[in-house]
Amino acid sequence: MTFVALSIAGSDPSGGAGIQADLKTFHAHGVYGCAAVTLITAQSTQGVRAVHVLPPELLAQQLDVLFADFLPAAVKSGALGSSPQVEVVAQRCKQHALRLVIDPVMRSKADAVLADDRATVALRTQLLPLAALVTPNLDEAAALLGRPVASAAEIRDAARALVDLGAQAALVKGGHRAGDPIDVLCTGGELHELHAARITTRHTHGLGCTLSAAITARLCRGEALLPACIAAKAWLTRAIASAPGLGHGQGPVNHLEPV
Ligand code: PXL
Repeated sequence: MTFVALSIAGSDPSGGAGIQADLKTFHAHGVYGCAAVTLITAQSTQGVRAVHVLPPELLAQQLDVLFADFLPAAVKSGALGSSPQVEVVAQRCKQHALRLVIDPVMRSKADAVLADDRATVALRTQLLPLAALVTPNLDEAAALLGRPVASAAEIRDAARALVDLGAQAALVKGGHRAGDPIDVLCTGGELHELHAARITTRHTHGLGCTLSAAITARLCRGEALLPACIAAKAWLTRAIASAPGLGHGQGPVNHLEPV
């Protein structure tokens, strides 16, 4: 049985984030990866030098040609650079009833803007209601909800609020807080805390992309959401520990870590 997942995301030529990270992560999980490109970055582990958002028509064409041929069992969206791009993805997800994991990427690790404010509004109003799961970090959750998301109580409230906005489930990632990274998953009306031990490292480029791709791959393979999130987080923690140590800046994790 071939499991097929699609990443709709930006290109990171250094291979740590974006479609490159997603495809490698799908592969590591035994899932055949497809990719439709939303934007092209020029970047390395040392930072983002340029971002070029592709025309929405070109994204639409990539999706329509693919979907006319075969459909993926799950889709992951990463950086969507403009509100028309968000609309294109929302329309196709609806049309084909696709299972969608949204990684609401807004900025790169080095703080380059990858999605403008209108794209964020479109994501909240048009794409979120179609999501099987949305996986924001604290800043992304705050931008989606229009309020601070920092304390443990605010993180729990944010996970519930994102579900109230229409997502079937929300995983709010607490890794940017001090201490061990605790994520909160809201699914089926319940909150679950996901724990891991913090690894002190500079190799944190593409963590969010890699985690959401691992969850998407597991959903594609038929796993239920909670065990998929738990296993993906444990795998990511091992992938950070075995990072290849590439580059002079914030390096990638080891996408080839055994699952
Ligand atoms: O990790 C966020 C992210 C997503 N997508 C692309 C990126 C980055 C961070 O650099 O470049 C294309």
